[in-house]
Amino acid sequence: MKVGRFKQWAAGIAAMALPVLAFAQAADPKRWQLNMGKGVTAQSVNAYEAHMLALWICVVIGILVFGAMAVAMFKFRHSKGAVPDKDFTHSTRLEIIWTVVPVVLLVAMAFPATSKLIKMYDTRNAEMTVKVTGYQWMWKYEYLGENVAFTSRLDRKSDEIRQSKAIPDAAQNPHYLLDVDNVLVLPTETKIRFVITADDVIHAWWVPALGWKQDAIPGIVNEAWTDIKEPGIYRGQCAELCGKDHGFMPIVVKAVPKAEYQQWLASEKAKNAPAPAPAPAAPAEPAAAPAEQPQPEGTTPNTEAVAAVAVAG
Ligand SMILES: [Cu+2]
Repeated sequence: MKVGRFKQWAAGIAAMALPVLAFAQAADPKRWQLNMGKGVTAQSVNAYEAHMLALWICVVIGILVFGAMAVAMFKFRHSKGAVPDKDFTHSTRLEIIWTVVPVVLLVAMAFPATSKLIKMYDTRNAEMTVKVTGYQWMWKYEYLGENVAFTSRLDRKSDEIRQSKAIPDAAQNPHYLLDVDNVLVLPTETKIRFVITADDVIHAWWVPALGWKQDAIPGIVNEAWTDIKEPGIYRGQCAELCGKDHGFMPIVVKAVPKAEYQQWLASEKAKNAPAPAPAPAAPAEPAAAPAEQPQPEGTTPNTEAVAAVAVAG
């Protein structure tokens, strides 16, 4: 019995300690992950650091408050002969302390958080821009100025499993509902600006490893930026309930080194380039020009202009 009670306590304490022990994890969220991920961009690391600062401040406050309660309850209990102080009204010194300390803590957290937030919204000096448009239920990506654009929707495999109503096997399909047909290829070590909008209802573009999510709203263009440090595949999802297939419009970002990105971009451009014009045929014999007809005075002899209008029409 006593061993059982001890095990219960140990399990309880371990469960409480887990959020503190769970340090930054891999780029993409994992099953049963408790702490937020550190991500792969400067912004995501900023967000992680602001979060950890707040978390540790909360941990210290929690230990102090619950520790004081525990001391009060165990040391000054009735069975030990403690007598309540019925004349106690207030202590000016204590009131000053518990007003000033939280204010100092809030300011200490607000300063780094605000400066990081301002950086997050500074999309200046971006080296390239990708326009993201949300649709029910897929994403469209346009590499502005590059003549490269495509849509990205749930991959066929996930869709088949979904339609079959079979229970998906996580081991066999680790990226069930998190794969797409066309991934968004981006260069690493590049400041990339996103302009994000939607064509029907509100969606939200969210890749946790990049450290932010941004609403995609019809008629409004929102901005965001990223600078991915590590090559890799980062997955995300629509983060705004947008209709019946909201859960089936994942996002896959493939970050590759700059040179590889340039190769990919060139191959995409080649796909989109208009078919080369056929080789010019041998010039045909010019038709015999009709004999000049004398034009009556005042009429328009400009047959070229008439022909041009006819072609244009
Ligand atoms: Cu959506």
